[in-house]
Amino acid sequence: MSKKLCLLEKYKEFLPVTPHTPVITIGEGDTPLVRSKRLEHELGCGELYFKLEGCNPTGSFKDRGMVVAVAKAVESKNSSIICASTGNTSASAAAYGAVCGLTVFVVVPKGNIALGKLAQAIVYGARIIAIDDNFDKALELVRVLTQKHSITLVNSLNPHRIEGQKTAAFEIVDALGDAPDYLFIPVGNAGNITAYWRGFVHYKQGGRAKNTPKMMGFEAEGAAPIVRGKAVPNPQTIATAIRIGNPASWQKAVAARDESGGAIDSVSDAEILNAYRLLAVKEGIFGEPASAASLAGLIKQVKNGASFSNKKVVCIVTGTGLKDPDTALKSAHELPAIPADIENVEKIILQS
Ligand code: AN7
Repeated sequence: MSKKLCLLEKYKEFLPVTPHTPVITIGEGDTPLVRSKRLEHELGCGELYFKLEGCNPTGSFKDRGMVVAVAKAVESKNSSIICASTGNTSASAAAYGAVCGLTVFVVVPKGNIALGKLAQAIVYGARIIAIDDNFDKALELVRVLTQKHSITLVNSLNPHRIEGQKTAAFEIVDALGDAPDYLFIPVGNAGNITAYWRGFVHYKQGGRAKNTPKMMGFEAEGAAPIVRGKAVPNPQTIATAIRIGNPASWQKAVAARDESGGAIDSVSDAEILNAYRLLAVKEGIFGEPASAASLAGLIKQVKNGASFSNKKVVCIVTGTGLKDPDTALKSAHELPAIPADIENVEKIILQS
């Protein structure tokens, strides 16, 4: 039986991998692309798919880029890494740093990181630095610190992160036989939309795809600098993962939008929460709030009159909903316990 190749092996011709790059893996990539069961019909799409990036080992797409960035840091004999994060990058850096025995520093905005993500950084053994400010300030700090000290920056300013993340585009083409017509994706620091676009372009250049998709990026309305055309000093959204006011890959995201003939728009917190709920109750997919921005964007487009009939559409579900139990439970009613007998339980079943 042939051994299943890990991400660094499978796509090495497209990655900055040399004979000296350590082949590390904790099972990243190769995530499911599932066909919609109900929303495809309700939204009038020709074909609708969800790419489940929450199935990565730390529960988000960040693992694809982190495995490359950390492997390259080890190859360069660096022993410590640092990132600013709204949560998922820190969880991923902490995990890959741990498996390589590195010292990991994560700088996070205090009070604005989902509980599960903080739990991950703690358990993986990262040094957590919580600041009394937002992600943009955290990123500014780590940029300066990594110029002063020999610590590797593993935010998506590190080009190896983008290189690794583009493998998700390869997987979509490998699964569908060509690029889809449209790719819907949440936008925060704008690294992922940049990475997907690069992946689709590289696959086309390499003869593995005939087409590239229109890139449809969605920011949260209260954190939408690209849509507004200016930095947002105090970004606000329930989707804390994309609570970012001055994205590092701003210009690259604009280029991806324009070169692909796509769009970057925003969705409100209410639209995000609606899509978050629909993903779960209609499709059985529990994504975190930020990752529902892609479906929220598709719903908004359809409401505004766009038609996707005869089109292949992919929505990226960037992270798992299990990371953010607070948001999940906010909409729940208090659950009173009842006496444990057949009559009481039966009464509830018969009432439903
Ligand atoms: C679930 O972890 O920025 O546009 O520090 O966690 O590439 O930033 C997370 C971003 C979408 C946005 N969905 O991607 C971080 C961080 C989820 C995310 C995004 C993030 P980018």
